[in-house]
Amino acid sequence: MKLYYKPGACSMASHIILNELGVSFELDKTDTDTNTTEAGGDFLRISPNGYVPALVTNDGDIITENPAVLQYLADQSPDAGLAPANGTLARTRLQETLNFLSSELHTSFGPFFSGVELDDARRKKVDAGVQRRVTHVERSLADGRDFLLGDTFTVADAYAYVVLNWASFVGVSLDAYPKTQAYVARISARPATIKAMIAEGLMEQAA
Ligand SMILES: N[C@@H](CCC(=O)N[C@@H](CS)C(=O)NCC(=O)O)C(=O)O
Repeated sequence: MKLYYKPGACSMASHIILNELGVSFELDKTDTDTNTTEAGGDFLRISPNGYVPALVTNDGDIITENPAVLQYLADQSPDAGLAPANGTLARTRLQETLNFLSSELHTSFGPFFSGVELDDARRKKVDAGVQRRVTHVERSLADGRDFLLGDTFTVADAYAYVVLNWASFVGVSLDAYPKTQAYVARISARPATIKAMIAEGLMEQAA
């Protein structure tokens, strides 16, 4: 398999999951401004929408959109337990969560990465929009569970981790969300996460 990624972008969720699964894969770093890849490819021929992640399967099929890529990866190794079985209510809960992450939490950060300077009023509004979605994450963790769907790490946690990590990058405080902060710390300590962070150049290899 081959994952087209951008350092620290949402594609890192799939990168973490590939590491969790321990399968062999290649990475190709993508520049979504020029639509070129490190290996010399024309990214628009891979993903006409021009955004990561894009996953090329072992059969040469191309899958895009985080919820689809993440569920495809989990379904390749069902024994790893990174997604509940298809057709169960638990799987519907995973899909509900992935849709929330994609269309609500992820999207709420969009204006910070639009390349357009935010004035104070706009910034306040965007910040409040992010906080509203993080409140939902905090509520989901309120019963003391370790992960979004319960006591088991799933693909949704990799995605939530990557997006929540953007908060400190763009200067949105998570201080009001202690369970969410502890959740982010828990996922950041997983070997698969550390490996992805190092491979994407976001963390130094420990000496
Ligand atoms: N709907 C897409 C959104 C993916 C997305 O927003 N990717 C961002 C990185 S997090 C990207 O590649 N942006 C570059 C661009 O839009 O030019 C998905 O869920 O996969």
